[in-house]
Amino acid sequence: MYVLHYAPDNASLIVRLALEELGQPYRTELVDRSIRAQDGPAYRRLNPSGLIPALETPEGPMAETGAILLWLCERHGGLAPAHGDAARGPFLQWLFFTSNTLHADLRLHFYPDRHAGSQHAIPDFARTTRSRIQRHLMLLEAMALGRPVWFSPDRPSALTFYVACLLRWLALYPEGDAGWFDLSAYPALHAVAAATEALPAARRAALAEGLGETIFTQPNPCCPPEGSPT
Ligand SMILES: N[C@@H](CCC(=O)N[C@@H](CS)C(=O)NCC(=O)O)C(=O)O
Repeated sequence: MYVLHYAPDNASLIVRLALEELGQPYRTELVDRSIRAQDGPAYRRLNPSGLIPALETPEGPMAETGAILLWLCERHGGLAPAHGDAARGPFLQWLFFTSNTLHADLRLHFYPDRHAGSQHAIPDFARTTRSRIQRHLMLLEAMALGRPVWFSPDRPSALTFYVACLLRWLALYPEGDAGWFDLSAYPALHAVAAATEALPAARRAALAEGLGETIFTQPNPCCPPEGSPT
């Protein structure tokens, strides 16, 4: 059985959604962010970078959300175009864009104090990060308007789960500085978010992590049964 090392409303949610949709049994282990358990030696043995999530698999531990998703898709044959399918190239392109460009910029947006260089530089840093994120979202929106089979409201994929979670976090974090983000400016992404939050897999994940209703289109701060998101 898989073991998902998670914190509520963290990137582990994306992996939880994929496991739920694939129908794979797993159990969870809380990474207690309130004591920075992600920095402890036990967690660092699973993921040397100290970031959440990590997934224990029968073949050993794995980290990096995009890599875990791809590995699960290949192992269980779902949520992504298979090898040999012409759609696999564009799917991989947008999966990597989401992981190494959009998600990476979200980390700069959530933790400007770690990256701006000085307290004084934070406002400018935050402004340029926000405008880069808006440009990334416009590119995703243009892709989504074409309704490729691997990114449409009609069926879930590893990428719809990934993007839906990033949209949720843009609406919520950093606390007190999320008002600039307006999902209605991206109708095709909104449609994917609405379809995704209605899935039974998403309802189960929302219950497990205390995410409430409309978790992607109109999210509320989580109220988890254990742990904390930050
Ligand atoms: N590149 C990583 C990013 C994961 C990530 O940003 N995790 C956040 C939680 S959503 C985290 O561990 N934050 C704790 C920290 O930065 O100290 C991935 O794709 O898994």
